[in-house]
Amino acid sequence: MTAIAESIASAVIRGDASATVQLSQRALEQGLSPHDIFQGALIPAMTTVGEKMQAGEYYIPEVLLAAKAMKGASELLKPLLAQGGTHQPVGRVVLGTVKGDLHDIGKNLVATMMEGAGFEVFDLGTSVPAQRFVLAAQEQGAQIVGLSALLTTTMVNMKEVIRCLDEAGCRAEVKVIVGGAPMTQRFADEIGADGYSSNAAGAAELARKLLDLG
Ligand code: B12
Repeated sequence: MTAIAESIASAVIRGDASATVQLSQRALEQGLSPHDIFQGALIPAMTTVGEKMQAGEYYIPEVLLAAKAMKGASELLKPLLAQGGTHQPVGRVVLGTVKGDLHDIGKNLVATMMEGAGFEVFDLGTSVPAQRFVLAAQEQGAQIVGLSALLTTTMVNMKEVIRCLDEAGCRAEVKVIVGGAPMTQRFADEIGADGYSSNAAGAAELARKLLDLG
């Protein structure tokens, strides 16, 4: 990690939103790309926050502060990432966190990376009922439906979305991709998803691959 990336990561970890945004701005001025800042500082910082929560060192308030810092930097970087994409969208994506699950940091990163890769993203938010995914996919003529889940108890709701797409007769028109910390390729295969990625940059690559965009 470069010195500036380390400072950004440390600002996220201590939940200092204004320092996170200021340092991200400085990193851009120093020539780092928005992608470098996400991959080299912000995402590793949130991973550390997750580890600290798991170790009982951090509780929900600390995690929320870190999430807020991450969001501040995302708002600065997102428009710049999107500029790197083409003007004509390469495809349409309906994205959301499945019912019962309120985690959205990873999902928002996936949206940002997809937009950066040239997709038009319809973000349905968190705790999205299965039918809403189906309706949105039909209304928007989406080629990709992206599902996020961070709780082991909500992973099963991904299967429900696939079932509803089937029932509505539009399963063949969309590729379903899944992700989130508890997810595995094996689980994705079991529920009949078309693809899985463990990270946001990989999600965009996967979507391009599934649509034969190279
Ligand atoms: C931040 C956080 C919160 C925040 C969420 C804030 C927000 N706006 O999202 C708050 C404090 C609100 C929260 C609440 C809860 N949380 Co919480 N939380 C976390 C934490 C620490 C980090 C998650 C995160 O943002 N990671 C950083 C992002 C960048 O990573 P990510 O989400 O995995 O996303 C990446 C990939 O997975 C992938 N990806 C994600 N989505 C998608 C989608 C697609 C299509 C693709 C291809 C890829 C992809 O790309 C992303 C970027 O690279 C995790 C710990 C962890 N290690 O995951 C616990 C964790 C997920 N939470 C947990 C729990 C238990 C809860 C609560 C039930 C706590 C409580 N008692 O109230 C509630 C649940 C509320 C609810 N109904 O959802 C548990 C889940 C345990 C389990 N086995 O299910 C974890 C694992 C912590 C733990 N070890 O106990 N949480």
